[in-house]
Amino acid sequence: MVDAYQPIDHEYALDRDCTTLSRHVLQQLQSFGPDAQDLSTLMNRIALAGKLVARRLSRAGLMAGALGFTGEMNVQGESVKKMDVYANEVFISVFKQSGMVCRLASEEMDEPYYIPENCPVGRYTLLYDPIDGSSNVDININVGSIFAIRQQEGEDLDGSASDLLQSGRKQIAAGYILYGPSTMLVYSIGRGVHAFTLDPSLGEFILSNEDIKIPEHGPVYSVNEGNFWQWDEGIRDYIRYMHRHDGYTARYSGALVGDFHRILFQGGVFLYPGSVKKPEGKLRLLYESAPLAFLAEQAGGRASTGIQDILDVIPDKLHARSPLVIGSTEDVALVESFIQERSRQQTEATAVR
Ligand code: AHM
Ligand code: MG
Repeated sequence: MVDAYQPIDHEYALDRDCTTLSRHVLQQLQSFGPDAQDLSTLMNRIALAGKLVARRLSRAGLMAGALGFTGEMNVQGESVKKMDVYANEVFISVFKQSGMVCRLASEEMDEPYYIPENCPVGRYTLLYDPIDGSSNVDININVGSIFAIRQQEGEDLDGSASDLLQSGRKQIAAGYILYGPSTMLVYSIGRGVHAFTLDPSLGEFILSNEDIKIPEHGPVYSVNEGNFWQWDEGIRDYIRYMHRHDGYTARYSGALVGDFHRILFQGGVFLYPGSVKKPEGKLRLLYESAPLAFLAEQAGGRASTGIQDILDVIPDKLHARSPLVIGSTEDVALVESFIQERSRQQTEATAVR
């Protein structure tokens, strides 16, 4: 009798190399049912978008018309870069004829983009920031794409997409793609946070870090201190505390995805508070803060406006902004404590007057 074949040396490496994103989603859900297949396909499409953007970024300096500004302004009043437009269109193209996504809403589009041919069956909406940290693009420093998937509620017959104006707890999946020294895709479908690294030789995202947990505390605080004099006193108190205590270090890349990625793995806190010029801060709730808040909570960390959990905030419009404090539980709580203390002092002072 011939013995059954026993793989020995390569079993672990091959098993890891075969853990692609779509397989991982199915494993997580322990199902081959329609919902699991949908999510697996959606993640596969997002991965394709990530590969297309990564390919263009990797050669942008050699291509005519890939870098620089378009001369247009987006709905946020910010100058649009050619790479913003390209990446925005990549996501639209990828989901055309997917049969799954009826609406896409992004930082670069005033109104949601409808794919009518998908709408009879497409129950999902993709919210995304195609290029996060676009100021980094022209100088070849890390940028990212952020995404969230929500289930469409109702028919949206008037095209107002008002069902999107609900809390981040309605997200069924969220994540980002980091275009760094290697391209990584980090995602959650509500069962932990997992990272995949693009293996260029295979053209596939392969599982590299499973069930990532943010340390409860970390040394990094990540904030644009150029805005110091525009912040409320509570945030300034926190920064002064950082300056005066050992064990803290500042890191700020100008791309939220990169800064958050560091904190996800090493702990610490990222802040984009409200300021005199921007009372709600800069970051948009639906496709920047809420997706990363979903990941932070799934990784055992926290995300807050400073006074409320980000995932509980209900946006009043598609492009609503909100202050963001995100990262390790202890570090987010420390920022909140300075905000609360100042607010308590102000309440007391008002009562005395
Ligand atoms: P963008 O999506 O238009 O690039 O804007 C978001 C970016 C974040 O990635 C980053 O954290 C922040 O803006 C940086 O802003 P600032 O230059 O004000 O510090
Ligand atoms: Mg952004």
